[in-house]
Amino acid sequence: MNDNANLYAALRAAFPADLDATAIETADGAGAPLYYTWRDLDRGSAMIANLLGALELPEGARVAVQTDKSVEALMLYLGVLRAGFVYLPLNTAYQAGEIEYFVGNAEPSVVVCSGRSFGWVGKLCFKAGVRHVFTLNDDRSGSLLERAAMHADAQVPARRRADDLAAILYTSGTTGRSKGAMLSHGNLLSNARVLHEAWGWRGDDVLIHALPIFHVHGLFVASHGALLAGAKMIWFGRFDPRAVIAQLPRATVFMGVPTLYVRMLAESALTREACARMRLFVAGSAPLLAETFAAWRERTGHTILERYGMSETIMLTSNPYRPEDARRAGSVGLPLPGVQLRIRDDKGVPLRSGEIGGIEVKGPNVFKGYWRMPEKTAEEFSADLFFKTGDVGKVDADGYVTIVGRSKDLIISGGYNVYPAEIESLINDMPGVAESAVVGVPHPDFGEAVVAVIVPKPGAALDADAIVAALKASIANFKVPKAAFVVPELPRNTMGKVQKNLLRTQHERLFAG
Ligand code: MLC
Ligand code: AMP
Repeated sequence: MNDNANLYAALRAAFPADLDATAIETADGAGAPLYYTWRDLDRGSAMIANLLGALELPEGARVAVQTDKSVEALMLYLGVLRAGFVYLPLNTAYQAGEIEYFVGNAEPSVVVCSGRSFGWVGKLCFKAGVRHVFTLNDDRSGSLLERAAMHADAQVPARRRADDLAAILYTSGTTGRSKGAMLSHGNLLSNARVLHEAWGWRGDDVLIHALPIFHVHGLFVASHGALLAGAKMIWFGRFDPRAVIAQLPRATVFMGVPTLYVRMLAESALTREACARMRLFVAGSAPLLAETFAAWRERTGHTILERYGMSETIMLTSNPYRPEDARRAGSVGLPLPGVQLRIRDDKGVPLRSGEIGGIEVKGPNVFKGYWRMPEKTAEEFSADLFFKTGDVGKVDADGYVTIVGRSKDLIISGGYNVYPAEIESLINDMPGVAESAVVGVPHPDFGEAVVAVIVPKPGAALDADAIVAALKASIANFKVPKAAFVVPELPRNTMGKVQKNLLRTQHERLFAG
């Protein structure tokens, strides 16, 4: 089985010899912690893999999952890998319209949702022809585990090639509709191995895992990091700054989006003493402000290591692990080993160091393309097969990469991506709306906040609050504008294009202070 490129086989091979050691300890709420051993992870994921195997699913079947975070949800991910199917995680904030799109586009054979949402998720899934819908709750209940319990707790990982699909991650599209980034077992494993080396992972590390597990950061970077090191995780179902700080003295590694760091800095319990055992704080998914970087160093004595990546590529660059003082505020560091990174202008001309242009990348971590969107995939790759990230940046003479902006019209709020076109089209479809523009403005907690500017049709009276309320009822909460304005017209340039930069400037102090 040595030539089996199934990611689970590699993760399993990294489990410590003592399978009865604790792999994951939960740290949520008022209840006592739960302790999961490495054997528990192996057996639990085997039972789920065996259940999936018994369903006679077609080759390459997708298993779509929208559940609250739990250790069993991680076992489900591992079970899908083991069984050789394709894991498709979905943000728990998505509502019916969003889920309907993903199910229609990905055509999963299996959907797992929480018992709470089974009514509406089940209905739309069965209507779309999904054969199996299971439930999984964060208290170890639900039909998935009931059914899995009837299966054997040993399983040989399905034989997969490095190039075989392991996961599809939906990332919002510029035209409003999401695209599914197809990641292979080889993409995931090569990146996990590179990060293992780059960040000095060790078996005696203890990772505080406080991120959601439906995106690259929490699911791949954090979980794979710990699993591949045979290192223990302290597992939070949801991020709570005080509870996380209370666990820091027992931990060595923490990963978060910048909002998590900002929220922890607001707590007086965050001190040097609390961080005495920590060896690594990693930030990414959104720009880390230089002031957060400096405040963290001042308060804890630790320098945050910022890295850069995306759903299509997993991790691309990282500040150095050693020496700590080589980590630079405002830079996402150097390309990781195996990653080629270049900057080109919009005509494809390569730029010199220090010049600003589009960031393009190539490497074993770069995805296979967008699910059932060959034209879109072709558009995003250059003739020599570099992926155009849509991020704008520069590379210094010493190789450090700085992201200065985005060519894609994207807002990143608290580490979640929001594409203005999606929100604009929903607003534009509302009665009495002539047009709208959605922009991101600075926000002290979320980094950027979504703001909508709306123009009524002649004679129509619009209520901005009512529009926000209507959006709240239909889309994920993090996409809902934190402020909305009704205006007689949008600023346009001589070409008739909406000048979003003017709107951003006009509202840039909306959430200041
Ligand atoms: C929640 N809200 C948000 C939001 N999260 N609004 C904007 N942006 C967000 N990210 C809404 C809530 O629904 C609520 O609305 C209000 O804002 C306040 O919520 P909260 O209680 O403060 O939010 P909380 O539940 O604490 O969540 C905040 C958070 C969470 C920062 C912990 O957003 C989070 O876990 N973010 C991490 C995202 C992540 O993992 N990204 C990685 C992507 S991978 P209301 O109206 O209900 O009051 C990637 C690649 C890479 O990008 O490089 O890693
Ligand atoms: P996603 O599509 O959710 O995977 O988000 C990926 C995007 O997040 C990237 O294309 C960047 O725009 C952004 N991103 C990730 N890490 C960083 C970082 N450290 N600094 C700035 N932007 C980042």
